[in-house]
Amino acid sequence: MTYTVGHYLGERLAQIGLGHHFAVAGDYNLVLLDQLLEIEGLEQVYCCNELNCGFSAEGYARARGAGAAVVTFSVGALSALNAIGGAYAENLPVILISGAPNSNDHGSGHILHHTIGTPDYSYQLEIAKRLTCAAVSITAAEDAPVLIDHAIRTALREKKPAYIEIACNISAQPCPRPGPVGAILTDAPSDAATLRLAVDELASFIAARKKPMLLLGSRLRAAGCEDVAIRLADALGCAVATMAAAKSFFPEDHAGYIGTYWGDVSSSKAQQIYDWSDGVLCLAPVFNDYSTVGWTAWPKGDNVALLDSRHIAAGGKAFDGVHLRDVLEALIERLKDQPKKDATLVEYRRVHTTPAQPAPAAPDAPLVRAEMARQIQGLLTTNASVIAETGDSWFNVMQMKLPHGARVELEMQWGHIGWSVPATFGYAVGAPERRVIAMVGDGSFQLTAQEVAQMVRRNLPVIIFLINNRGYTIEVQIHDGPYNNIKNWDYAGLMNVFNAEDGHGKGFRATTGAEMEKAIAAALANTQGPTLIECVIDRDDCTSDLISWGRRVATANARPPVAR
Ligand code: DPX
Ligand code: MG
Repeated sequence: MTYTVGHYLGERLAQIGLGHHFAVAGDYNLVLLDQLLEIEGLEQVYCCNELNCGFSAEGYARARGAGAAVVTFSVGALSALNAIGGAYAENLPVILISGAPNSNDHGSGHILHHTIGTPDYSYQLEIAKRLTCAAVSITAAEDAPVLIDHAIRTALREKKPAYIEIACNISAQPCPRPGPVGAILTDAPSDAATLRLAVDELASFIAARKKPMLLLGSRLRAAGCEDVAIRLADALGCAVATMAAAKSFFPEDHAGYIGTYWGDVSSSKAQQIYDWSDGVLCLAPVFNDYSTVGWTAWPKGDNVALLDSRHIAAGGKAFDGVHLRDVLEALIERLKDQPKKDATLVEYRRVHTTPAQPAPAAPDAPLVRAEMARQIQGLLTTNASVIAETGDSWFNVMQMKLPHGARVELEMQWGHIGWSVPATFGYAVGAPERRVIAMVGDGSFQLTAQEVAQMVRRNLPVIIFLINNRGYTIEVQIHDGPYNNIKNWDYAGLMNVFNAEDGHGKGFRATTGAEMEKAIAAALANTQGPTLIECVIDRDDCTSDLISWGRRVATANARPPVAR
């Protein structure tokens, strides 16, 4: 059998640990898809459209460290690029692979279908360059190994998406076989001298403070530092808070964990401890308008040290080219024989009171948000992963208590409503051993609903809580108008449509606590397909955190232009 460009690409994807790639067929990628089908251990998984295909690969990357989506030129790729922007924002190495015009057509003056009707096809590559860390176009088989390796290596190092387009007549051309995967997995080491100075600076930052604490941000996973952050917390003995987008990136049953720090909408007493602390070590944070609650809670100044994946800023000094993992390992070593700096944790224990567990609602009372959240909390086992959509689902999940091992996935930087449905699909394909639970609002669901059909197709026992509050409630709280009302659907009824003649999906509508409980029991019994539980609640029944946060974000949005 001839070894081809497509084989090379597929083998590299398998080598970096992918067991699947997501695809939508089109004439520019059909031959490539044939080649990929021939790679052992790399399964092809189909999506309903390319936006969903990109988000499925993004969800898969959350479960497996990386993902890949294969689409056709322009009509497919331009939709997928939205999800690629999301992968960039969320620090996930998703490889977008697009079929492209025949190599003989490039520069020929020919006008081709699926293009904008001009003979220059470079626009897609140009757009991709802005949304990825590496974008390559393969129009000759000889160039394929170096270009493919460059794109994949850069994506894995940077934890950002990459783009590879392959001319449709090149994917089945002969190609050499790839060497060992180490060539694309190894990274440049930290600079030793900078590392020593950075750790010196951090050690003196800590030594000069009586009440330090740790604040963990959403880039912690991309930096590969979740485990070492636990050891740093142990070495310091101080209070540890997570930022909202980093929910579940630190074990919530850890003795030092004090909850979410999110300005005014923090977990109980976390803001008080943050304000009281005299030195906050921020690990891999992202400070944007959402995470700083409309710029009202933005950690900065002399008492803040910023530790990013390759950059440290503390004590008025900046250090580049050091891996966060190396910095933290060395810092832990320095702190080893020193007394614990546990003042923030001692103070937290002094002021903290354990909130009463919410009592179950009367079984036949109309379903309310609090009862819905209480029941979902009950499903959070150590192997649960909750994919929570933009909307009040963020605030609902933030209040949940996670047992050891439970994970939460959020898309707080990109915030594309509808992300959660395909991301849940991709995540469930990547992590079949986990109990995958989606929480998605009615408005969000309408963007990407059809991907539930792929969960049916692959018999994935995902549980989807669809929160039907008849509209864009988060937008209602920020700025209301008729545009926040949406057409109602028979969401539970959709499952019959998706099942058609061979599916095992189930759909339920819950208007009371008792109905929701019954639906959950049926969902847990359904091992052959997804279960969608439509939770019907009032339009204004949302968390108070959403209201407080929404007001602050709206104020930031409404700042008048500065006079010139
Ligand atoms: C919009 C948002 O129903 O959730 O809990 O009712 O708010 P809630 P829903 O899913 O509604 C979501 C809605 C319309 N955001 O409240 S958050 C603007 C928006 C976005 N992404 C895209 N388009 C519009 N975030 C792709
Ligand atoms: Mg809604």
